[in-house]
Amino acid sequence: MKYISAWTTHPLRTGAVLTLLLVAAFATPAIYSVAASPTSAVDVDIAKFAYGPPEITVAPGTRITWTNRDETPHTVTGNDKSFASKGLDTGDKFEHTFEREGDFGYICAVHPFMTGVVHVRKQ
Ligand SMILES: [Cu+2]
Repeated sequence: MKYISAWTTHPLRTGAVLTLLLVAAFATPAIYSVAASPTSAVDVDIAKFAYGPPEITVAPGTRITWTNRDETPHTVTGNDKSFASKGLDTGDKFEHTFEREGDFGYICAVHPFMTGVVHVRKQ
């Protein structure tokens, strides 16, 4: 352990270790959306009148959490009415777990030009 700690605390190497940690932190969300193994939780942001990402593919049983980052209220309203949020103010969240396979389109009821889709597929 002494050997490892001397390696990681060397000033130059500390920078390298921090860089690796940062890369891992930023890479994680991308991995979530394309994971080959079942995922349990995915986040979608609502910002600048758009869902980010607007299209997402997840495994059955995945919980998606939408968070409104805009100053304007938005909703997450399933086209088939199988899920629907209330009006979400800034910072409000809405969660829904997708249990069965299918393609679940949704819109913002306040701004119907805002659209998104969740593809639920066994992976
Ligand atoms: Cu909206």
